[in-house]
Amino acid sequence: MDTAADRLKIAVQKSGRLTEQTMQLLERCGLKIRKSKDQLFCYGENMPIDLLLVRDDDIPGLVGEDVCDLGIAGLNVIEEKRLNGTFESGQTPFHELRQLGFGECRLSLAAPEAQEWSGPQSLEGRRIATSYPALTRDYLDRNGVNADVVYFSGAVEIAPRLGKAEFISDLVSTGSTLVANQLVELETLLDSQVALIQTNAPLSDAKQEWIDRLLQRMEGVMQVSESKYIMLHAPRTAVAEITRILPGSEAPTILPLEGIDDRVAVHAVCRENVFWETLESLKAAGASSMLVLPVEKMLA
Ligand code: PRT
Ligand code: ZN
Repeated sequence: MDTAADRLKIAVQKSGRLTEQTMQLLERCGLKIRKSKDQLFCYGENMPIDLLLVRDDDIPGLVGEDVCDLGIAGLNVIEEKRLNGTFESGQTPFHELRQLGFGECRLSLAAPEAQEWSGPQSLEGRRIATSYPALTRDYLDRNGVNADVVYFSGAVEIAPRLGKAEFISDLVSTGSTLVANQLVELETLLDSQVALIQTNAPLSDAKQEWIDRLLQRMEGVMQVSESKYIMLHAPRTAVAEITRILPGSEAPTILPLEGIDDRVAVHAVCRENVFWETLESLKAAGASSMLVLPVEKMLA
């Protein structure tokens, strides 16, 4: 298969916070790409996969309207589009395949320090500035509160100072933007990270097979990003204790050491990062000659 119609099309952010990690993830899944002259398109050289480079807000729509088969975007953008319900069929025409573990942030309600707050009912009759009106209205509906949602396309955090709203609902990651604007975070409306979505339209078997392969590779990439291979020497009697200390390891391999009877070599894959503190605990338990190596690929 390699006619244009048979190539998987993935909508990704053209230039922004998600771009670098999205491209890195796809590269680590083995995709080699060539950019088109107009920089709107990336052609997959070694897999039948092409990337459409767009604004993140357009990604769920492009997948929903079947222009692209897959899309990679933040749940904030995906859920906003889903709740908006602007699709012709009245149903969400895409579904989430998996969350990708980067681009973490939260949509939070915030207000100036002096604003009275004793729970969602404090919003009754007030104005909330946001770039996410559908998610914000959904929160109000779920809490049975009536409030005005004022749309801001950016710089939401200055709305209270402009006298345009008493509250805001905006994305927060470190919280420093809120602090800089003397705003207090009150409640989380949505926990977000980047997710992979697929159109609900039926795809050819060949395309579906590539999606399955891509997903399996993403699984592997995500597992290894935190995983480490650790090798150490330990007293035979301390193997149980050492296995217990190793973070997220399953059945380690125990090997004899030539000419030494009371010590063995322990090799294990740890599914979590191995910090200095862990090595110090292992040493205290009798381990020596410790080596921690990155894992490049993993396939279950
Ligand atoms: O041009 P395009 O439309 O594609 O990009 P964009 O400018 O709309 O989006 P971009 O690149 O800024 O963000 C893309 C996605 O990154 C968002 O949709 C989220 O899924 C995710 N993300 C993760 C964030 C943040 N963290 C984040 N902190 N998006 C925005 N912010 C902003 C937030 O709006 C606020 O202004 O950063 C500020 C708060 O950050 P802290 O660290 O001060 O709390
Ligand atoms: Zn955007």
